[in-house]
Amino acid sequence: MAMLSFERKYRVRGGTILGGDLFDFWLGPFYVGFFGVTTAFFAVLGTAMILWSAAMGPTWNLWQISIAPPDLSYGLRFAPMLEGGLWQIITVCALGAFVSWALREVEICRKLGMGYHVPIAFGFAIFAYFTLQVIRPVLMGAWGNAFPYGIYSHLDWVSNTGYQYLHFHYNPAHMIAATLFFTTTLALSMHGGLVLSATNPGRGEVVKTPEHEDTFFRDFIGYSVGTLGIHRLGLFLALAAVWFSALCIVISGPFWTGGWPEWWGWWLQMPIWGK
Ligand code: UQ2
Repeated sequence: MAMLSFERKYRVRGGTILGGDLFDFWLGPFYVGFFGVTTAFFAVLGTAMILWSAAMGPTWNLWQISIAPPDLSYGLRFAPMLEGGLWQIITVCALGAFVSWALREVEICRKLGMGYHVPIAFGFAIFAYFTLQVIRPVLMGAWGNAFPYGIYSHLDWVSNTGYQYLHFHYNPAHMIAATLFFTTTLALSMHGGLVLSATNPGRGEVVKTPEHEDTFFRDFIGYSVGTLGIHRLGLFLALAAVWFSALCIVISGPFWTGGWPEWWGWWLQMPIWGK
């Protein structure tokens, strides 16, 4: 269907979950909606707070700017603006913008009569951020356990937090997450390679079909997951990677305070080894 006739059919009112017809319009190619307005509100306010904090800081060097959460001594209380209060407002704005963005995706899905796979997938990313910045700090009793907003400083936070548990690669959930991330890249490279090989067979050759794609993998490993299946697999692998990433950090501190190498003591202490 030509794009113009498709748009005439689907670019119509309805499908909103808040605001009714009020913001049910487009700005050029972009759907606005109530959640487009709230996304813009939180993004502009959050960015202004970042600029305010940077202006109060010691540097305008982009790599060195850092907005730290309140000191651990503030616990879960509100902190003065320049002692982590701005970090708290920025975090609220970030979550407001992320959730608004997801709900705008939901409204577009509803307009088109599509499934909610995209906003659900984005929801996993929001959940990972929420786990790092809210769930884990709350479980540990202080906002100071969250990461700072800065290009280098957030990398330092990851490194320091890892070494706090001696060797993060011994964290079993981290092992599963890393394996899922690598498997995601394996699946995407196989899928991208397979689709391009079928659609670009070479000059003068006719474009190949999904039958060819299936047959390649049946000949190669005796199994094809299928053209729909590879997308289900890809979505599952990616979401599982994010899920286990959130799990691996939320158990570090709230549920395991020692070094991760030490966690494997249960294996060494199994009775099967005898005395
Ligand atoms: C496939 C298929 C596709 C694909 C790919 C496969 C026609 C276009 C990549 C092959 C994938 C398999 C066998 C699953 C591999 C499992 C893991 C965990 C990586 O069969 O159907 O559609 O793109």
